[in-house]
Amino acid sequence: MITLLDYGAGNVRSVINAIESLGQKVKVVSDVDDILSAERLVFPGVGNFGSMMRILNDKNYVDPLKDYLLSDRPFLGICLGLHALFEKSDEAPDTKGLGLISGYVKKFNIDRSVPHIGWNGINIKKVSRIFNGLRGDEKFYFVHSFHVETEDDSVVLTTTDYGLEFVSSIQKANITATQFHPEKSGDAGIKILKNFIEPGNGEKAPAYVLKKTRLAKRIVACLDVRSNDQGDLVVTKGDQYDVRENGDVRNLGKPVELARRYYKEGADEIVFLNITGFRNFPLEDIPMMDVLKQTSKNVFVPLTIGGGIRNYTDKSGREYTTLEVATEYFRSGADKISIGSDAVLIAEEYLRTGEKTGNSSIEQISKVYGAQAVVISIDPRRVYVTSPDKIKHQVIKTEKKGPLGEEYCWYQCTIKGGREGRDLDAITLAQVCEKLGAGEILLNCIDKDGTDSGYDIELINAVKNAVTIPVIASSGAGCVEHFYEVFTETEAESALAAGIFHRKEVSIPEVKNYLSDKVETRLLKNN
Ligand code: 1PR
Repeated sequence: MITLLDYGAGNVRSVINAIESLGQKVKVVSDVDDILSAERLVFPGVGNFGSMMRILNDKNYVDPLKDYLLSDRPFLGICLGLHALFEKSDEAPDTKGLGLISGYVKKFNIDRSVPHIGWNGINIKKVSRIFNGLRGDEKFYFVHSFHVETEDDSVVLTTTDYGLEFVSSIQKANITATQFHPEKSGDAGIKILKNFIEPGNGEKAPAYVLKKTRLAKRIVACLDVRSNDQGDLVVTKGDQYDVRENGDVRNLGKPVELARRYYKEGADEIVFLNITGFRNFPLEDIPMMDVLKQTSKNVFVPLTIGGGIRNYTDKSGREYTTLEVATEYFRSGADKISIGSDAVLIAEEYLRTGEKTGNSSIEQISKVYGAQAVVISIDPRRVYVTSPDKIKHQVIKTEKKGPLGEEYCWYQCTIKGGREGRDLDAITLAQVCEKLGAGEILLNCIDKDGTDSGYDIELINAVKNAVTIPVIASSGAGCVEHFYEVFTETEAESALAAGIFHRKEVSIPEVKNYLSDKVETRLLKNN
């Protein structure tokens, strides 16, 4: 029996699913006695250091947790569960941590996108049973803006390089804790969980000792999901956002099955977009929640879900905050949520008033779950202009001239799945959302969507150069070369595709094999 400390923030479902996939039962802590009587304790912290410690204090969990950690029973901390062990954190400077490991949690201060999101390697500094069965060159999934720092070298199990060399896991007697997420790291991560769960079997040094680790460019599979006219939830795909063919919604497969296939094939991340979510209230969309629950049972890479994330008042007048909607998605197995239409409205309001209200969906979710959990999905469309003069938007000079030979364009934001154009450009939207606490941009392009003609490199460069958070390039992938192009001609951290994967024109292994000697990716043999 594994005991899991859930203090009520973030996606503990994926940790439970990963442990259960190993044939173990999980008991979720519901009171102090559960901590004191635990035999093996996992603490998968997610979100904000300050709110985590406040909840642990409010629930009177701090002392029992310290007692447990000082006993000889095994403990595995994940992400914030690692940070909690330290004295304090830049994320909440006035809050005390558990203080069992000497040192602090620092905000990344580097010349790279922060949060550090994606698959990176580990330099193993000590032999540990936790790595049995690994080669040592596998990559693991990280998502964090803060890292731990200690002067006690004896506790450092691994380090990872990202702008600097930081401690990516520690081990001190019975205590092991990782910055990366084993439960989201495919087979390699599941092996670590297995080693933690199964006692004994000695310690073996991995074969590889890496000199420097590198963050992989991510290949993301996207599933646009909606009900077809018969009421079945299907994966569909549009051409420039038009998902109907001869009047019917295109049906490219079942969401759970497709997600599973992409996981097996080596997708680094899976995105579900509930493309009609803006019409309905997501919490009433039981089949969509079910898709997430089913998928997260055996898909151990990050899952993002978008569609309809906003404040909502139901027919009876009950108000739901965006946080409640997001929380339900996290509880169903999502690791990140993506906000489309609402982000545009929030940015417009911010630009009108110049004030952060603290109440927008971006701010609320970012505050509780951390910036890395908030992805902004942008659906822009090109608007050509003859000159940048008198245009109040951020305009770029384009190599791809307009129909009348225009040499300039701006990218108009849209809402409601491209149905409504707004008086806001995509670059400004991205900048405002970053200011409000978003952690990543999913950059679609209506002109390119479903065309197989390659990514809009100019759009991606314009947005990427305007923000410091990671960008997922999306729309237009038609062949393996397009992935190479987007990774070499832009600084985008990830490339997303939908149509070519669904129609089996190009597979994820083909993309990764093509990129293998050209661009850093997560190896297929990792999986
Ligand atoms: O506005 O918060 O309710 O979220 C709705 C979400 O649904 C948004 O993220 C929006 O992008 C998405 N969406 C709405 N309508 C459509 C549609 O297609 N009619 N899909 C839609 C957007 C775009 C991509 C697509 C890539 C790659 N899909 O995600 O997967 O363009 O496609 P390709 O590789 O085939 O070119 P809200």
